[in-house]
Amino acid sequence: MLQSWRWYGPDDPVLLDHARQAGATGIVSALTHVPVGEVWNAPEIALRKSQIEQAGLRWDVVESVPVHPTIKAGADDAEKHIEAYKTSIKNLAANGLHTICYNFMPVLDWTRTDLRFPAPNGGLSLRFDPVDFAAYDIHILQRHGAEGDYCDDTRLAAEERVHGLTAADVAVLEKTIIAGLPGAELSHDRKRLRENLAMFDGVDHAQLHRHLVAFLNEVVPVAESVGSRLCIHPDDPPIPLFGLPRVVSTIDDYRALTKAIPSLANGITFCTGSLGARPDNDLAAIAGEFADRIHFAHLRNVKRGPYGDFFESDHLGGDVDMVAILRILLREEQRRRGADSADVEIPMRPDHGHLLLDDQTKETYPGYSAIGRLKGLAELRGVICALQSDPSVLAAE
Ligand code: DNO
Repeated sequence: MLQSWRWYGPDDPVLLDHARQAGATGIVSALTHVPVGEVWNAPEIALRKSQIEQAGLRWDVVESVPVHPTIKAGADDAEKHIEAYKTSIKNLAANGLHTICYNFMPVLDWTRTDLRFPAPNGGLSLRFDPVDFAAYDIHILQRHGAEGDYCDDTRLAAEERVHGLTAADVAVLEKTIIAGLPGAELSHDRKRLRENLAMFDGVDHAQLHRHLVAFLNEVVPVAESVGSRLCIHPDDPPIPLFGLPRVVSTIDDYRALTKAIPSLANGITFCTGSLGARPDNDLAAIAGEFADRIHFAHLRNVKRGPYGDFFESDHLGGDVDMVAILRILLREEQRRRGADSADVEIPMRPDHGHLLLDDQTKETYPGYSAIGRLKGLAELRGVICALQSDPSVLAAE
């Protein structure tokens, strides 16, 4: 597997040199300064690429080229943003960049409710609590109809929780949920969030799926024509939020998506942490069924709680059987080797890391600490080495 590391660009407090010291050879990066929906032009792509190469690394994966909200909402002016997307795919390919991650989550990209949750070993981790989320949605945002989107237990717990929040707690919770975590496409304030939610009025699961298929029908042939692979990131968390549907959360979603667009250029970013937040997701089954279209892997673990809550646990220490997943990915690489595929090695990155040691006093992007990710990558590398050194492990059913 290609061991890679997400780098947010020249403003990232974790430097390329740190990625190299952590043992990564590849970089995952994006032009986050380009407004969502606009073309990534070739000179800007070339500049980022040369910054990475000057540090002795290679830009392996583009994460993400964001999909403009009008495309997700199926709005009238989606077409011009789709055209821009096609041009970006071509410009990236012209610079040798062929693996492109994106997501199709409406309004919010990934989200959490707590960015400094103490993990059992004292490291600080990211956590999602549906009660906090409901407290925000029903009582602070006061979204019309929000009560109806939660079960009785969550609604009652949310009501109780909101009474215990100070104004400062509310401000922190709001910022955590809607201000945009790193890599998120849009940062919202309350007014903007309401406007964006309104764009999706009446868009249900089936409709959002149709918008995704319509988008892919346009861009997948372009990706194919330049030898590129798109890989959709699953919903994080993989549940509806703010009453909006999410269409990349379950094995059925993947089946519908790949049935509609069978091309392998309609690929997957296999994110163990996102999919693992749902107890009804069998990750080994998903990885096994769609192995040939996994073009990128995010490796992270979660420890699920009793009521839909979860926190990001050690990379090898949560509810996801990371060794089993790595075995599936390595076996898929072996299959590709035998089939003479162009993309034998699957790029992976340690997704997120705890705040450990000096990380806790430094300014870092939530989830993207230096030491926490270094530890995660080291652990994953250990598993990969062990599995690779034993051919019988890879061969076993
Ligand atoms: C979170 C990330 C996401 C991801 C995008 C992909 O850490 O996995 O921001 O990059 O959702 O489009």
